[in-house]
Amino acid sequence: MTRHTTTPFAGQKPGTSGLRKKTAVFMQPNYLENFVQATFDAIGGVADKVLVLGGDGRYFGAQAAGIILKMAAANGAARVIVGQGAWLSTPAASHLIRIRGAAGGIILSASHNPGGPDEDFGVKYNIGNGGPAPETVTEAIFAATQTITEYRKLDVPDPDLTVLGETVLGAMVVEVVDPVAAYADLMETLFDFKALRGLFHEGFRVRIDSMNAITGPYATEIFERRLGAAPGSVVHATPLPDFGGMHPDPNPTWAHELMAEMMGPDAPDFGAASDGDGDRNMVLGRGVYVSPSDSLAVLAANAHLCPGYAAGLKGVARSMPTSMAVDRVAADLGIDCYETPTGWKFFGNLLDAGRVSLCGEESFGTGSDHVREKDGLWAVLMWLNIIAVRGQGVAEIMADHWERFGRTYYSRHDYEALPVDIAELMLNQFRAAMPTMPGQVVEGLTVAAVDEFAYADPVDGSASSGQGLRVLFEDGARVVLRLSGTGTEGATLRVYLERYEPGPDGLTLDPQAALAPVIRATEVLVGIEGYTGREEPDVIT
Ligand code: VG1
Ligand code: CO
Repeated sequence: MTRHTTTPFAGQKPGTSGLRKKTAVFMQPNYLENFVQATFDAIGGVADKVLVLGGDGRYFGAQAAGIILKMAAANGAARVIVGQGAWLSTPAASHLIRIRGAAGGIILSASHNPGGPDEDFGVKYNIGNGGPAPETVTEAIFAATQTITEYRKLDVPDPDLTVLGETVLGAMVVEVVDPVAAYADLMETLFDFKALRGLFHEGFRVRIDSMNAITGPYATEIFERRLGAAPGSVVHATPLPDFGGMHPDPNPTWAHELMAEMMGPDAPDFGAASDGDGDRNMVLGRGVYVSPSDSLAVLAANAHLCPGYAAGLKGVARSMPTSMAVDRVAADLGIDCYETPTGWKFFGNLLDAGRVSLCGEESFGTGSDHVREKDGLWAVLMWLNIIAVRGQGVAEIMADHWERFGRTYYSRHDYEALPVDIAELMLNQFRAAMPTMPGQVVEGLTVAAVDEFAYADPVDGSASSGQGLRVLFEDGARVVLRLSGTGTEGATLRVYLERYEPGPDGLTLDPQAALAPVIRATEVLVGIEGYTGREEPDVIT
């Protein structure tokens, strides 16, 4: 029997990046099946289609892949291309969808959220351009989850995903591919691997922390095998189902081992960390932390030094809460800079239309038109290519960048696992008070404007509202407030803070000190401590 009766589950609404829940929620009978069948139904079925499937190696991923393959076969799919062991990084999955002309793909990951039986799991559908499904599609998927009555799944043993090559499952071909090869080949077309080999040959030292997640095999192949970095340059290089207990979120808090190494006496020349599914990156120099917003600006300003971008950039895009550092680079280059809501799905149309070549988010995500996802190792290679051409280290490149463009001090403060009703009450009260704020002087800063960000996609006109509350101050400082759409426990408040310093003085302050007046003004305007009882954020990036 391939038809199975089911009833809807509440709350199968994809967030910023797919559906994320506690693993145990996903492992309930029919839960994954319902969401996958709803996805298939929402995209007009998968009959005769080619799909890509893979994930970040977390607990339940291989088992989920077996279920999805049997469902794809029962739904009439022609072929599913799946990474060996059900492994694919998010950017590698995006690339495979594109080069194989697949109708779409399913990525099994909760990205930067921890993994394991007591942690998080996730499922995300990507469309034929290789990018995350846009809101029209995720809304159709959610609608389908609410009315589902049956799903289709073959009652056969799970296919073997450990052996490369083709097998059949019912009438469908299961093609198990090397998860790394095509992606590594793509990187060779974008960057000067000869120059990078030269850099490592001269003794350049890196530490790439894969956080026991999916980038391990990719980073080992690219940096140690193809580029000749010293063996052991990639650490935590084996993907583990629970990430060895690590929280694979590449920021100073969670990648603290790497931070300590890079700030220590024997720091290598360059350090980087990746997240669970490989689309995020944190970049560090010896004794230097690069804020993601600055990283985007530096990559934009120097992209022409890399072979894949030698012709220059068509335009750039950043998510709204990302700092305006890249806007100044775009103005200097005379190219357009777009401002989108949070989440990579909003970049897809701009990339497809050829309006932008480079995109980024403050949450350690940078990427380009080579795929339709953000791409952590791509960003690392781009940094290294720039370092090789300029013959300068990270600290010198940053100092030079700030001298030229001024410095946008930036920080994000996260308050995690807040009671949902309290977080909503706080933001509703703030929203209600917004009209009274312009003109107020708070902690020495004058409020110039307050609004709630809405976006009209310039390519297809689709509208997205309620994308973040923002306060602009007269000196150009800014604060943005929004609730996370990727968490699985309560509400996470994100407070994004920035202030511009044109220089030449004041370019080397500690960001928290530079932002102190903005932080104080935010507390006065929002009252975070009063509502939540929290004296300080859980995570500062
Ligand atoms: C977060 C980040 C956002 C990112 C998203 C997915 O979303 O803020 O910039 O695109 O995660 O990244 P939210 O809604 O929690 O703020 V990933 O690497 O988790 O796919
Ligand atoms: Co990710």
